[in-house]
Order: sequence, then C-alpha cells, then structure tokens
Amino acid sequence: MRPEGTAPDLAVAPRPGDAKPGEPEPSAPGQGPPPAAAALLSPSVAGLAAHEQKAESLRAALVRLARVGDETIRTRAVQLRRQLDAFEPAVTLIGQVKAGKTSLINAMIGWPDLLPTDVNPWTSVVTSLHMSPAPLPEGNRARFRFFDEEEWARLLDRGGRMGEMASRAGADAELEKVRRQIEAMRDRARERLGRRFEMLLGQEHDYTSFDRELIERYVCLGDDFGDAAGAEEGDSQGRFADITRAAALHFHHPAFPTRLCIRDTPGVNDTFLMREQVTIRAIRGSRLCVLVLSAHQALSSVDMALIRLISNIRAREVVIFVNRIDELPQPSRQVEEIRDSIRHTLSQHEGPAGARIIFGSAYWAGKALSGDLDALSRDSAGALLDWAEQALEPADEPQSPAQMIWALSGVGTLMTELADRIAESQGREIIDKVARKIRNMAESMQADERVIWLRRKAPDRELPDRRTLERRLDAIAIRAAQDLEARFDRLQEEFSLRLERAHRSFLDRATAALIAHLEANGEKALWQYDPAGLRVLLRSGYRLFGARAQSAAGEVYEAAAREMTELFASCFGHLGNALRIAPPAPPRVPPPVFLGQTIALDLQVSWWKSWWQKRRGYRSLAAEFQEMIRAETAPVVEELGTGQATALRREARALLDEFLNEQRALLGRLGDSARSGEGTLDDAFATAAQEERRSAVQDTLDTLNRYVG
Ligand SMILES: Nc1nc2c(ncn2[C@@H]2O[C@H](COP(=O)(O)OP(=O)(O)OP(=O)(O)O)[C@@H](O)[C@H]2O)c(=O)[nH]1
Ligand SMILES: [Mg+2]
Repeated sequence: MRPEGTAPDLAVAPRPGDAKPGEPEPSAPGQGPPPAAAALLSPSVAGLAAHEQKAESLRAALVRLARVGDETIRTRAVQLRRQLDAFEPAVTLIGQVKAGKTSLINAMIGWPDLLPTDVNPWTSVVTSLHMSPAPLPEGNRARFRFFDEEEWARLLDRGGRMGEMASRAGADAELEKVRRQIEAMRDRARERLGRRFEMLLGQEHDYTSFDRELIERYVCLGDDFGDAAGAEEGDSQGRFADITRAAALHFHHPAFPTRLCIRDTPGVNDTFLMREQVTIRAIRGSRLCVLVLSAHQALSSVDMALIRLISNIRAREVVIFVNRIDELPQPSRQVEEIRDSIRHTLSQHEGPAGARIIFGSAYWAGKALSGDLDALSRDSAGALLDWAEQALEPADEPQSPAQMIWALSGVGTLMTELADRIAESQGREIIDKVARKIRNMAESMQADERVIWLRRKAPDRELPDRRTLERRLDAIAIRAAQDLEARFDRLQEEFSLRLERAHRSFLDRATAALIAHLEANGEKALWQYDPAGLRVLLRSGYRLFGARAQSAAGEVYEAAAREMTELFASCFGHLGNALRIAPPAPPRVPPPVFLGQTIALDLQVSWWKSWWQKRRGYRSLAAEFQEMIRAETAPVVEELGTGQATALRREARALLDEFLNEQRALLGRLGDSARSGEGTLDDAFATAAQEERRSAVQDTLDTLNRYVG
C-alpha cells in the first residue's frame, strides 16, 4: 500500500505544506543539529559574529533614521534592512570521489548524520544547505529539482557532452559505450520510478521537513538501493536520484551568527559530463570554494578535471582541505610531503599554487561532535597522537578531549578560515554597500534640513520644485547610462577581438604542431596536444577585460555622483558640505570557471586513437583536426566573450540604475522640502522633533564613516 501523499509515478507530486510522503515523520534528531555541536562550532565562526555585529549597528541606524524620517526614508530603510538580511554567503565543496566531501560538510555544520555518506551511496546532485541563525517563519523545508526535458533529451539523444564530443571525433566505439550506459541509466530510472518517470522531468518536490532517509532518496545514487529485493518499498517511495539535478534544504541553525549556504557536489568524474555543468554552475554561484582531497591520493594524475576547475579561481577564493589524515600511518611526517606535492602539481598546471592548505579528518570531527571518543579505531588513535605532537598548540585554557580532537580534525580551522574570508570580502562588501546607501540617505536628510533653513533665511530665493529637480536628475541618469553603455561597447569589442586572436593562434599553433609531428613521425605515431595554453590566454584576456570594466564602471558612477552633488549646489547654493553623494562600488568580476569545462583535447586517449586511425593524408588530417578543435573550443570562447562579459555589463548597469533611482527618490524630496516645511518649523514641538532628527542624522553619519571604505 502506498502511504498517503506519496509521489508514486508522480501523477501527484507533493506541494509545499503537504505532509512528507512516507511514514514515519522524521524523528527528533532529524529536526536540527544537536545542541552540543554549538560549543565546538561557535568559536570557529567568530569572524561571522563580528560581521553580524556591524550589520546589527547598521540596522540600529536604520531604525533610528526611519523614526525621524518621512515616508520615502521609511520605505528606503525597510529596503536597506532587507538587503542586509538577505546576505547569505555561499561555499561550494568540490573534490575527488570519496574524498569525504559529504562527511566534511556534516562536520562543518556540526550535524554528523544529516547528509548520507557511505561507501555505497554516492552523491549525484548539487545539494545546497541554507542555514539561518533565526528559526524560519515557515519552518524547515526541502526542495528537490529534477532535470528538465531538454537536459534529459540532450543526455538521451546525444549522450550528454561526452556523447557530443565522441560523435564530433567520430569515435564510434566510445559512442556505443555512452549509448549503453545511457540505456542502463534509463532502465534503472524506469525500474525505480515507474514507466512514466519522464513525467517528472522539469518538476520539483517540496517538503515541509526532511530527514536523512528522504534526502538519500533524492541525492544518492548507489548500487544497492531499492532494486530487486527492496522493490516494493523502493517503488512506493520512489528513488529519484537518477533524475534529480539539485536539492535545497532550508533550516534553522543556531550556531551560525549569519545566514550561510554550504553546497555539496558530486565527485567530478561523471560519465556523461552531465553533472560537470551543474557543478560549474554551483561554483559560479559561490564566492568561496573548498577543494576536498583525500590524503591518500591528493591530486593524483587522474584529477586533471579538478585542477582545471580550480585553476580558474583565484587563490583567495579557494581553500584546499586534505581529508582523511586519520588514515595516514604517520601524519606528522607525511603531511609536509603531501603539501609539497600539491603545491608542485598546482604550480605545474597554472593552478592557484598559493591557496591555503588545511589538513584534517572529517572522521575525527564527527567523533568530537558526537562525543563518542572511545570508539576511535586503534590505527586512527595512533595517527591522532602522532598528529597531536605536531599540530596542537599549547592552549591558554584547559581543553576537553572533544575540543582537542575537534582542533586536530582541522574542521574548526577550516571554518575559521572560511568565516574570516567571508567577513573580509563579501561581508565587508555588503556592509560597505549598505553603509554607503544609509550615509547617502542621512546626507539627504541633512541637506533637507538646510533647504528648509535656507527657505526661511532667504524667502525670496527661487528654489526648484520636485519636478524640476527630477528632470535634471533624469538628464544626469541618461548621460551616465549612455556613457556606461558606450564604454562597454568598446570594451566588449576589444575583448572579442582579443579572444578571437587567441583562439585563432591556438588553432594555428596546434595544427602546426600536428603537421610537424606527422612530418617527423609519420601517420602511425600517436600525438597529443594540451589545451592549457588556450585556457591561459583566454583567462588573461578575461582578467584584463574585467579590470577595465571595473574601472570604467567606477568612473561612470563617480561622475554621476559628482554631477548630482553639483546639481544640488547649483540649486540650493553651497550649504556647507551638506551633501556628499557616495557612488556605489563597481561590480565584482566573477572567475571564469566555465573555462575549466572538459573539451575533447582533455580526454584524448581512447577516441583520439580512433579519430587518428580513420584519417589519411597530412593535409586533410590537419584541416579536419582544426575544424574539430574549433567546434570544441568555440563554445568556451563564446561563453566568455558573450556570456560572462554580458553578465558583467548587466551587473554594472543594474548597480548604476539602482544608484540613480535611489538618488532620484532622495534628492527629489529636497524639492518638496523647499516648497513646504515652513509652517511646521515654527511650532515648538516640531523644533524638538527637529533636534532629535538632527542628532539621529549626525550620529548615524559619525558611525557610518567607520564602515565606508
Ligand atoms: N577514515 C576516514 N573515512 C572518511 C573520512 N571522511 C569520509 N570518510 C569515509 O569515506 C567514505 C566516503 O565519504 P563521503 O563523505 O560519502 O565522500 P564523498 O566525497 O562525499 O563521496 P562522493 O559523494 O561519492 O564523491 C565514507 O565511508 C566515509 O565514512 C575521514 O576523514 N576519515
Ligand atoms: Mg558525497
């Protein structure tokens, strides 16, 4: 029998508010992280607490200004508060298969058995954990999103990117293999989900609570689930991992002072390269990335895909965590060797060689969190003692065994590093951004008062009304927008040319190398060509474009702010330095992660051979080669030159528009003040209110000057 609310063949999918399909309701431990974890976790994320304190003082300033301000100010204050509250830094974990990514995440959030980890079930989905320091008004919830029809069709019809590459290279044997794997995958999905599983594509399943079992059904693939023996249960509950592309869990987590998102990803060696795209998107969506390696095989030669992915990210935005050191016989000795070898590999492959490397063990962290210290295996205990000699610093305070093991696990260090980086970069940015806006708001309130004052002192003076002011502000806005667009037109054109040149010269060089090889070795000898050179050229072109785009945007913003200040001065006279409008900071340039996506040249081995064997004659070989490589690399060049560059342009424009709209609302008010205001100022109560307002504005300005960079 099927439990009520179940999503069987999924004619009826559960919607928000529905009971979780399947019995029983999640048990108490499934509802939140164990309270004891906070004692270990909280000191590790002090950086986030420091950020939150600043955010809190900005909120207080907003409350105070809203109390003394008019309707525009109040509305604005609410918006700014929302911007502060919406801050949710994200960290994505990527890494070797079975390196312990999922175990590490459970340890990082102090909830040892939240996400399923095991030898068998492997993560097949990007899972985002959204944690909130305050209980969620609507309670904890989970959402699972399936592949859409287009993605699925691309997989079935063309074998995913892997199939596309194989077919471009004419590698029939490889194509056949991909086809067989896809058939098997489809059969398995049918068996697990019923014959009409395709109906699920493009859908989402929402739940108002979750537990490990539920998550397992959506995010873990494995060889031993629900098939044959457990067919009945498997069938009634559904095992969706074959077709799930993303999972999001939202929950209350009291140990984190701010909201935080941590993302788990599948290992990066997926057969169809289907999930490579999903992983790349996950990395793009985070400012920080943790590369998880296993101490046994830290960056072995099979991990080129991983190295490619991170080499497009700056060292400041990656932390390397070498996990499973509990399995090393003598960590104190081996750790340095591993560190050297990682640095060496990274610098050899143009990776972020300066990235911070932290050593540790999710296993030890789990023990510290659960307090189950006696259960350490003998080997692991030996390794722990060995590592303690080297890694433990004498503490000021006496430490409990759990605190000591937590320290040795490296997970606390990792969290501290992440918290500090978040506070220093994204945290500082949002504080700076909102502080600038509040300051602009307070400045305009101050100016407002002076306009009223001016009106009283010089009643004959002609002052502009709201409409006139707005018209003049519009003129500034139009000019600024045109200037920005024109600059981006030029920059993008320059960038496209540069990319095209890099692309062409790479193709020429590769083809020339091929011909040289043929002339020297004949057609039988195998040849390979590393596309790293292309990536380096594209990356440096993108960085240059990014830097120029940032400074162009900065100049346009500055000019607009200056013109507004001047407009104010020309309308209302130089009322001291009442109005200093701060421009927004220029947009951030996101790393070109997409450059790391696998292309045919990265996977030469087996198909290369078959491609090679089919061709005869140097010239035709060279021409076909060039064409194939062009087809492979063009989308990467295109994504960078059009996709990412246009996204940056849009972001720059959005920041400008946001700024201009704010100023229009704030400065437009001054026109109103110029017209009215007189009567109210005369009565005694208003004067007292005026006094309160004055000090609120002044105090706010004094406070904010500390935060604005
Ligand atoms: N000894 C030891 N085992 C670990 C550690 N971390 C994880 N494991 C074990 O390694 C296995 C895989 O762990 P997962 O956390 O699922 O690894 P993963 O990287 O998420 O694996 P995939 O998602 O399949 O790529 C499990 O059996 C874990 O218990 C560790 O620090 N030490
Ligand atoms: Mg995993």
